[in-house]
Amino acid sequence: MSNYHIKHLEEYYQVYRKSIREPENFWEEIAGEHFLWRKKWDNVLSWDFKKPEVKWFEGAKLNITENCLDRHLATRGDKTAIIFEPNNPNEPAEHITYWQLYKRVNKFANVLKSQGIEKGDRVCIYLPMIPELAVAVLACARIGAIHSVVFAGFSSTALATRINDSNCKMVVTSDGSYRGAKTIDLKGIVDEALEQCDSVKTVLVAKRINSEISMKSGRDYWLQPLLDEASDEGKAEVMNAEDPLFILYTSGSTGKPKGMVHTTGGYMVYSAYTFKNAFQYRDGDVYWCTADIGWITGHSYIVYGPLANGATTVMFEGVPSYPDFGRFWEIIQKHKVTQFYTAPTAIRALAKHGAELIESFDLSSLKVLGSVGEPINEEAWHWYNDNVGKRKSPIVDTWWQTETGGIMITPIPYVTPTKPTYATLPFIGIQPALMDEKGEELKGNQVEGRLCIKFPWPGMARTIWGNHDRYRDTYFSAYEDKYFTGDGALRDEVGYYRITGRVDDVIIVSGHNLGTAPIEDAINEHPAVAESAIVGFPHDVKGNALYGYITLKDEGESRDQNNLRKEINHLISERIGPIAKLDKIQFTTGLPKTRSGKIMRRILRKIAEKNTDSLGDTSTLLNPDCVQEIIDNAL
Ligand code: 6R9
Repeated sequence: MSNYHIKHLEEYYQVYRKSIREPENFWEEIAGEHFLWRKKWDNVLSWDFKKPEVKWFEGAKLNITENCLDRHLATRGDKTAIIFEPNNPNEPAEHITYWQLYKRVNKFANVLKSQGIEKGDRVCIYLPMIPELAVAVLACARIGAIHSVVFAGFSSTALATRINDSNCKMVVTSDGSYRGAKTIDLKGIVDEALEQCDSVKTVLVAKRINSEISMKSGRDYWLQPLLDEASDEGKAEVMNAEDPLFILYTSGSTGKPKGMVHTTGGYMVYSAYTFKNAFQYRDGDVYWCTADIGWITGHSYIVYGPLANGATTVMFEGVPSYPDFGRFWEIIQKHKVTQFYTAPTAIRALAKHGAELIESFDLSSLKVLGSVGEPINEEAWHWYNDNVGKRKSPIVDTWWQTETGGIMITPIPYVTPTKPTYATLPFIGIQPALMDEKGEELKGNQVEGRLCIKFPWPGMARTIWGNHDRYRDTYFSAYEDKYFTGDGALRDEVGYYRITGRVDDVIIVSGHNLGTAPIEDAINEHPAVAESAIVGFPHDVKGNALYGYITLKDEGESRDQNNLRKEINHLISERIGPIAKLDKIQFTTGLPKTRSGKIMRRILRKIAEKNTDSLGDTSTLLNPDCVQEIIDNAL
């Protein structure tokens, strides 16, 4: 019998040791005993971090939706799979059973097929958090099409870049979306994006806000009439374990977004096994992750992980602040949520509006609290623990990435003693390493360095879509035979890990990864801008906010600065999305540069943090004089 469900600390250590000593035996047992395969593997694992190439369960055949849907029908067909909680609290929640979800997925899958989508085709899904989003994802998986979900807060340019990068044949969207008191014209954004995308032949449009939109004949189709006509039965495509399941874009420190490719078998096993343990999910629990399915957290821990375990998962369309900051607590009370998984940025925003709002709600159903997306600061950790968990629900601070597919370092609730701001111990099967500046692994405890992973795990991304060299260069070239995460971390005296943050030019704003380069590219498009540099600075709600240093061309000097600021932020919104807007914009006559011409962001970061005492030696710069000017005019 495998250890699918870890129940106490001794068991964790024992299973962890087994997973490290005999990884293949370990994962073979987990995969063999808890999942449905059409054919089992010929080989559990083959890997080479130099190429890099990783294959799990090679030769196996399966369909992930048979694991998420079909196999539950006999035992829990009438159990709620998804609870849909709409943006408007007065609109009734929808409870979708496993049977209903199965039928809806089959219908959608049949529509995809009738529209010419075949195994291996890419389908871009640009939808708000409505049931159609989960259904569309599963429908793609059902027929072996590769889904590429793009977060519906991205701009038309960002959407177009992602559609073109993977040559999507179809876009699934809606007439619009609700976001608190606002509506967003999603279809309009898609139309704009598609002016730049030749690969898209079909657009399926779900009706959500009943707005007037234009439909391009021969390309755009309303979804519902097609679904109404489609059969609710259908066989799942038989996939190879290493066939791509989805592409999900994540920001790099430079260049265009990286389309991380996840494959079928390993991702399924890893997302499901981590879900079960990191949240201690038990039958009857109601689990709620507040992320959007447009991010990896939503893929693994709203859709695939929960459904593969036959769980009930809540999908929330709205925002924490609408109609007021009590909304989350109201939802927890209403659906008797047992596991609640959110981000530090949301916790800080909620804390700002006071714990009093919580008092009028009954949160006694809660058993586990989760945090993900960025380091959780001590204050937020305690606020969450005291006010939401009432000091009796352990907080799982789960560290992981789009690239890792699932949770990598986390406490297991009721198993691992927690410690504020610490993600604590590696998950089963995960072998972290901390590296020093010389590229040597730091052994022992009480060390701090760059976080790498030494051995493959089933959920890891296999490549970057269309650019395997970039995959190798980004993740496998910094340290020999190791996956480099881009994060720094420390290991304390008992071996607990604390993630200290990114060590590259990725800035995490409200839990969203933003690369500095694409933002600077957007700013530099402004005709008055000569050059720009973006850094992060601490923000009490967002974690980090963006500070832009911008030098203007001569003709820009005479322009009104506040107008320029507005125009620049508008440009960023258009090119990337509102999440990338700058909180502070300082115009300067120069940016500090090294002799080789590299902008010294380290100095700019310190100035933005108002930490100018430790700037270090600036005399070796190409243009040391500009530093004082920047300090004098800092915002
Ligand atoms: C799942 C997700 C990945 C980056 C990662 C790290 C940061 C995520 C964290 C955390 C500290 C945690 N991060 N969880 N930092 N503690 N519990 O967020 O994926 O959007 O790809 O971001 O987020 O810096 O490298 P993704």
